[in-house]
Parts: sequence; C-alpha cells; structure tokens
Amino acid sequence: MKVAVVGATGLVGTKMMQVLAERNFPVTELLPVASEKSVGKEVTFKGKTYKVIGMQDAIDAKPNVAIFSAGGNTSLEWAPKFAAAGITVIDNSSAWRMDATKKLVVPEINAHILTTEDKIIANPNCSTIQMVVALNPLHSKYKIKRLVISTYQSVTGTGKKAVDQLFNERNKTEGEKAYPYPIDLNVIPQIDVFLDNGYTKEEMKMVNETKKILQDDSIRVTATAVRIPVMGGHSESVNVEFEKDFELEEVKEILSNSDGIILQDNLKDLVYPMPLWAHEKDEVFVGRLRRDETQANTLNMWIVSDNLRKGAATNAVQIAEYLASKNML
Ligand code: 11C
Repeated sequence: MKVAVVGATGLVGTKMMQVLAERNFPVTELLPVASEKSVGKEVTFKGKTYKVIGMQDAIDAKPNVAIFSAGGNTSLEWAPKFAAAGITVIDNSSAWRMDATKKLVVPEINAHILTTEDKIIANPNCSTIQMVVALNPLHSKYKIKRLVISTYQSVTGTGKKAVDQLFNERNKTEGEKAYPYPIDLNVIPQIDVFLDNGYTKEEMKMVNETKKILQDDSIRVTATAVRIPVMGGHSESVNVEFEKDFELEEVKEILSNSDGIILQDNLKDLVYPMPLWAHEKDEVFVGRLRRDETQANTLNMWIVSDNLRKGAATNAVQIAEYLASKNML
C-alpha cells in the first residue's frame, strides 16, 4: 500500500508515521508530504530516512491513501485534488467534518457507514473522539439526553509552538508564543477562536461533531474547553443525563467490554485516568464514575486519552486499516 502522510513534519504527522509503523500497516511505499517550505526536509519511518515531497508530486505518485494533518486551508485546497486523482483522503482537519456530503468517522462507532464512494473522510476533533468512544456504548443502552462537558487539554493539541512555549517558560528562555498568556503554571479558558455566541470553535466542535457521529441531533451538548500545561493527553469531565436509568455496576461492565476503552475506576487504590498514564497509549481511559446525586438518570465521568494518538493519528490509521480490510483502498 502506497501511503502519503500530508503534514509529515508536524506533531500529528510524526505521530501518524509512528502509529503506521507500530501497527504494521502494510506500507510498501511511504510518501512524506508537506508545504513547499518543508520540501527536502528529512523524516524517519521504520528506521529509514525519507525526503519530504510537495503536494503535486504526491498526487502524481498516486498513493492508495493520503492521511492529511496539514490544517484546514491546506485540506480545503488539496484534498479535492487528491480525491479527483482517485486517492482516498483521511483528513484530520476541521475542513470537512460538518460537510453533509462527508463522513465523520470513529471506527469503534461508525466505520461501517464508509463506502468506496467516500474519497474524503473526516477524522473528528481530538476532544470529541475520546468522548464519543466512551459515550457511544452507554448511548446505545440508555440514550443520552444532555451532556455538560469541561475539558482540560494538553498543549500538544496546539502543536510544536505551544510545546516550545511551555518548556521555554519553564526553563526561563525566550521564544515564540502560541498563546496570548503564559501557559506554564496557568490555565487558559480559551481553545481556538471565539465565535459570535461567546463559545470557542473548539467548544462548538464538541457540540456539533458529537451529534453527527452519534447520529442524534436531539442530544443537547454544552462545553467549556480549557488549555492546561500538560503534555500526555486531554482530560474531560462529562456530566451525562440519560433517558433511561442505569446501574453503576452495569455501566462499568459495559465500558469494560467495549472496544478501545480501558476502565480505570478503583478508588481504594487511587486508580483513575490521568494523562500521565494515557500518554503514548491508543485507548480511551474512563473512571471516576459516579451518579450525579442532584438529578435523575445522570452520570459523572472522567475521560482521558492521548490526543495525538486516539485523538488524531491512531483514529486516522484505524480508518485506513478498516478500508484496507474491506479492500476499499
Ligand atoms: C486542541 N482540539 O487541542 C485541538 C486540536 O480540529 O483537529 C485539534 C484541532 C482540530 O487544540
């Protein structure tokens, strides 16, 4: 399988190559691709060094699949050109997610909706992916009515510049800033830009993408997205109101038996999900499960996952694996 990784020099692109190698995706030829200013740079895949090529050269090389993580504008411009050349694009940007003609896929939930007609497939936002993986099995059983979400998101979600800002601040060195305020020893209640309704784009991604993936517009979702000085993953406090009542033990059993989820809920031994443990893992970790004692049929959950993995690279590679398994590439 000829595989192009578009945005190969970024944090997510680098992780995509790592995940492709780790999961032994059948790559016969790797095409690391990036914008003109990165062409000629070198990246490593399975111990070999590859030179980064430009967009048009990648199309001309006709890969079976192109996994994009190069930002929304690049995707808007280039994904249709790859698709027109018959190349399946799995796009990690927000460009196509809410386009009614494009599918928004989390393999544990809805890979079965994909067909050979789908040439541009959208990978959801990281904070949405980990939440819906944890919620979907419970939604199937108890039907979600409303979600109240607060996120605690890693600087890796912003990219290299933000990671550098955190460590420059910690080491008291000068450097570029990704955020308008210090991030070390701080918490910033803003992820992405503000919209007219006073919410951020990140918050509205969680609202809209959740409904699309769970195929249920009746679910009411409200979110506050916050950046914290952490590296290993995103954390989320989620208050879930269901239509039907639940038994806590049954909730735990359902989560333990669901694909891609690890239950970490042992208060006696102080076991609960943390970015420290989720870092470099592909699963979604769920814990602190407890009944909301102020309202009927309502559960509090704590959900943690490595945003560069299940939130981005792993989910995209799993989509490619699904397509390959169905001979759709
Ligand atoms: C963050 N969730 O943590 C963002 C990064 O739409 O794919 C991913 C942005 C996106 O800042």
